[in-house]
Amino acid sequence: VFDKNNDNFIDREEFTFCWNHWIKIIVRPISAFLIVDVQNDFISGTLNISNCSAQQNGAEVIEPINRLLDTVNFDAVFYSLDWHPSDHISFIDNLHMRELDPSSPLTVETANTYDTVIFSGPTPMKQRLWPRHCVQDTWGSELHQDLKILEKAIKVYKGTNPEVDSYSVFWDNKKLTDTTLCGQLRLKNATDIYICGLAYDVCVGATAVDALAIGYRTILLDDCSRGVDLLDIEKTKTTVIKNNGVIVNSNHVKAMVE
Ligand code: VGL
Ligand code: ZN
Repeated sequence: VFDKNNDNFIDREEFTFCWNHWIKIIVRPISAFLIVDVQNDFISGTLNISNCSAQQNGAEVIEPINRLLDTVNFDAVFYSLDWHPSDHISFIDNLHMRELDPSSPLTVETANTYDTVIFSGPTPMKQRLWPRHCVQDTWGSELHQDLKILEKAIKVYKGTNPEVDSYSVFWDNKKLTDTTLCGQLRLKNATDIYICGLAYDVCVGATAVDALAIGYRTILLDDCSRGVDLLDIEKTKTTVIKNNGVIVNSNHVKAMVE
């Protein structure tokens, strides 16, 4: 039950009973809506996904997402933001700042945007190179102005460590540190997580895979997501379904939440 006196506390509504030697607990589902990286740079800025191979229009996610925010009473709403420092490891123009591993197939001279290199370190690290994007406190990292922002929502910032990229909204790519999302979902006793946004085959996909690994009932919203590469979008869908996730269009969500 939602406690009006404390925004952060939701008492778990549950029903316990015995069946043979087993104790069974039925809980009321608690829903979280996670809107991933609907930021200017991915829509019309430096990492405009319409310039990528799938040639999708990121702005198309805004209308169905706003409709969900208006019509569905989620228990919690989160907006994630890709939030990089200027010297971030994923920016191709920062490639000269760090050392590549001898096993890297590409060098500073031969690597192009969207290629993957291997940085040196105790454990050599694969990294895809992106155009400079979503730099902290710039126009490119702002949420799109047409996206509806709910008062009660929580913003989650990721990719803030210059040395490691972060596709999932739960953890960075090396799983060194978690974001505030992990704790907030636990605090709210969330059981179900509805995920959508940009980019389908990068941050949305990685977030869904982590949500499933933690054990959340995970629902990917197909019509509220746009991606970089068609083949990778298909791979994302296959992986989510293989891990017992669900992929639906947003018109089904209201009936699932209420
Ligand atoms: C993303 C590429 C680089 C995303 C973030 O939000 O999907 N993609 N950084
Ligand atoms: Zn990024």
